[in-house]
Amino acid sequence: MNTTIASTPLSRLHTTRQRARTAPGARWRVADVEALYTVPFMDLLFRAQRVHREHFDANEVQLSTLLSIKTGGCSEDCGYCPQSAHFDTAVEASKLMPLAEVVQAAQAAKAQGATRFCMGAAWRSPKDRDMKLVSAMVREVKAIGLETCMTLGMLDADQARELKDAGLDYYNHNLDSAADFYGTIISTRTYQDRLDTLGHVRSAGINVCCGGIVGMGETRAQRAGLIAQLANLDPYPESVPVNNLVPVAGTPLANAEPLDPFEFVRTVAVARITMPKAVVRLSAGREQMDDALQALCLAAGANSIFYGDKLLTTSNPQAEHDRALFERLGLKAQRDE
Ligand code: SAM
Ligand code: DTB
Ligand code: SF4
Repeated sequence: MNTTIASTPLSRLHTTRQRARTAPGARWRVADVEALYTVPFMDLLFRAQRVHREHFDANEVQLSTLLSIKTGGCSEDCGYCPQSAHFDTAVEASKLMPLAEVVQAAQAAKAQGATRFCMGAAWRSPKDRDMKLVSAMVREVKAIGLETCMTLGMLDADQARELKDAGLDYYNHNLDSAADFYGTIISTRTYQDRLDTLGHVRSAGINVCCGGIVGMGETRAQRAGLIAQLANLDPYPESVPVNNLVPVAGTPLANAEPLDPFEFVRTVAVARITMPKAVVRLSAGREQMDDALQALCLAAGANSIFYGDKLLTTSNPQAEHDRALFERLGLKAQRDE
């Protein structure tokens, strides 16, 4: 190992943590994660890159395409979300999308080069009467040759098993923030509700996609709290979306103070270091970043993006722009396994 780097606080942290993590039941303490945030930026990036390269091809990025299969009119009051019925936003509510439209969108995503198709519904939780149709969506999208992901809100154990039986590969359900900040953002479901859903998804044998949002006015300690919570899930999620708040007019967070971009990059790096084998997803907020900042996030260990012109209701960089960025950076899209 490089001796200069070895003498920095960074490597001391590395050693302490490695020791702590090999002990049975070892956990990331919030203070340790917060300490990572204070490491000099270049050292932090170096450390994140090293961890990244131990487990992945650093020039390869996974591409997922999102589709909102049921938009708006949601009963929950998540303060960041344009789809909540509690806030007056420009989003119009719609019913659950017919199967044929979903299949068509998935075919288009596959043709553009996506390997995973993520279907999102603005629900507190799916109704039992919806399960047949969403299960059919999973089956048909898989038949096209795409990995499947769904985010439908809270699930009970039976619903998770039903989705597993349909062949669902990933379920996205975010913790969104640290437990001690959560209550300032959402009142209609608890942190424990979210952990329970994650437990059902894990027990059903579906891969867990779970992350959060930064830039909602939380402190650095609370960002560290979110990462520690995710890293301490046993096992930690296979996929970790890091969303930068997209401020939407009409939501309570419309005028939130933007996060320092380097703090966002640090968050990506800290996620990479604490969850070495997870796919870290550079998620919402790319449209508001320039290419250089996105490149920095990828250099900090992010290795997946949402690909396609739209997230759920807000815009995302054009696929063509992403392809050009990949070309400029010599990045390749992950191919089917
Ligand atoms: N209704 C389901 C739920 O909440 O679990 C699924 C859809 S919900 C829109 C999925 C995730 O999108 C949220 O957990 C949140 O992390 C993210 N999200 C929503 N609005 C956002 C915004 N304005 N900026 C950044 N991320 C956002
Ligand atoms: C996630 O963590 N981010 C995606 C996906 N999971 C479902 C959603 C981002 C939504 C951004 C706001 C919108 O487009 O409505
Ligand atoms: Fe509903 Fe999900 Fe938006 Fe919360 S984040 S308001 S649950 S769609």
